[in-house]
Amino acid sequence: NQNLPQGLQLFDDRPAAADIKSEVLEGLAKPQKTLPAKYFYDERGSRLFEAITQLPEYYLTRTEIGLLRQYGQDIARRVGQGAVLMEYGSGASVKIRLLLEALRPDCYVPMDISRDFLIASANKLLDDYPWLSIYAGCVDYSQPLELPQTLEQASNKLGFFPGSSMGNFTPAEAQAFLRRVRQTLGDGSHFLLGVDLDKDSDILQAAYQDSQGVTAAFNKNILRHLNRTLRASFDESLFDHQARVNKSCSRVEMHLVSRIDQMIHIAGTTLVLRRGESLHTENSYKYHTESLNWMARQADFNIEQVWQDPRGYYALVLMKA
Ligand code: AVI
Repeated sequence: NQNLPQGLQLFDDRPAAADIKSEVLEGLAKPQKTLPAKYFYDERGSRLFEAITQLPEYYLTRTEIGLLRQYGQDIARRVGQGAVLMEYGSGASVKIRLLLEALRPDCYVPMDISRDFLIASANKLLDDYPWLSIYAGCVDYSQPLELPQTLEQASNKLGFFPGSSMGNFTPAEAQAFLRRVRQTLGDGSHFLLGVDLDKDSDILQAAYQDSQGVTAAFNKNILRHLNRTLRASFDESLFDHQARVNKSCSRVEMHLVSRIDQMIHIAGTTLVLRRGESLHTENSYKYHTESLNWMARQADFNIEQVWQDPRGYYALVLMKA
């Protein structure tokens, strides 16, 4: 905890560095070739994602912020005083500010894999909320967590996982994640989850294949990232971005479709792609109230309240442990 400003403490679970080479090669060896979606997010990718959240077609972020504005006080009333607010994922956004203002928690625990990002965003929050105490966790929240004792013992925790981020997990991963969250939070705590709801295919299609091509640039950015980190030879102009609504799986898939027959060098091997063949880069699952109910129960949560926008596009789900 060297050189941290007053009000900020840090715990570091020392998340293991990913073995990017084997992860990528494993996905490329499958009949439907895949790339791990987490490699969208280098610096440029994170900026492009920010731009996506502002797009007219990408209703998710805007709708969630609207729900937090509208129901923040209601959430705070249900959770009560003296809460420890634990956010799974980054915490620099307007969303956490809305929740901090409504809830005024005893402690805010942002959890993220990037230590530098955690410290930078915690510093900004402390500037704006001098009353706040932050205990930041450098962790990979897709893995089991080890909390410091003071946090572990806190009886009134509120877990927060916004942004439809759970939608990028497979159903099995989502289920396992919920179980771990339940264990971390302990009896009597709450969990606030932001999920995108299943809806008309055209709306989903447009949200993931926008008219300005920002999502296309975001999708293709994974190729640039791999060119840099794995000395790959992808030429992004030889790929088309495609969003596919897969109704039977309740998900939107993102693909990069090869425009020609081509050979790519990557991490010392050669990859052959046929014209029209795709690299499947991301799944974004869309939920139904029934599936949410079922998943919550499997993880030993009870759904206390579901808030939706008037169009029924998006939901904030408050679960009680
Ligand atoms: C981060 N995640 C919730 C976004 C989503 O909607 O699945 C990522 C994204 N992919 C394309 N557009 C946005």
